[in-house]
Amino acid sequence: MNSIYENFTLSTIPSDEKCSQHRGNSAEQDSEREVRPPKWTKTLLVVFAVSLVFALGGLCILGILYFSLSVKLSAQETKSTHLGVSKELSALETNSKIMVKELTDNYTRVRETLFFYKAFAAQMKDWGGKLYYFSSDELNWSSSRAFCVSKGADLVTISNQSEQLFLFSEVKEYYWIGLNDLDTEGRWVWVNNQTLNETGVQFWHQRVSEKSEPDNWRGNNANGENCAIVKNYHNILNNWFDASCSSMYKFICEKKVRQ
Ligand SMILES: [Ca+2]
Ligand SMILES: [Ca+2]
Repeated sequence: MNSIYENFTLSTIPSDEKCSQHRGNSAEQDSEREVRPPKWTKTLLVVFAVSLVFALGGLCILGILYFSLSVKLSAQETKSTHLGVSKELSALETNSKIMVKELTDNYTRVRETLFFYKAFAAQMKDWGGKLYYFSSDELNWSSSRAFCVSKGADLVTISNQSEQLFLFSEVKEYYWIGLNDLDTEGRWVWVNNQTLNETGVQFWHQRVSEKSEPDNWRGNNANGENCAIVKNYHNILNNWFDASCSSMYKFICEKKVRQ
């Protein structure tokens, strides 16, 4: 019986319905085909996803490298700037020290000069950028020098013929000058440590029939004569004498006003 009904059912269904049913089934199958993505699409998506991950990772790494490089460059710039500033500060400090020393030296010189002026205004001569004090008291050579030094000066150094002529015009008696051979007999040195060869001039008294100066005469002192004096002698370029350093004479102090 069932087979009869089944046959009947099949036979009662119009052929168009059969076709439409057949088309309906086919459409469902097509719909299933459209809903399900093909296998290669999944693969493509996976590849795309992996690529995206790698790309993001690469971007992160590039970002980190860029940040690291920026920090490094910034540190180098800061270090470079710091070195530049340090050098400038060091140069400024050096210049400041030089300026302070120059100012201090100038102040000391002005102060000593003023002191010298006040002390010896009545007995002082100004010549060639120097001040000369002609003492009225008599002292031995060492005490004479100590007096000059205590006033910011020293015994006179005659370093050229013009200075010799100026002094000759001023001296009326015997005066100590800053020349001696105390350290080595016969090696005459000025108080500023210049030798006669270095100044290039010397005006020792010359004798025709007797020994010329310096003669290191020992008549008054067994140690001889180791300090020099200038005399108001008839020959203005021939008037230096060596004498016993313990003898008492007037003296000439010299003070540089300009450097
Ligand atoms: Ca001598
Ligand atoms: Ca002599």
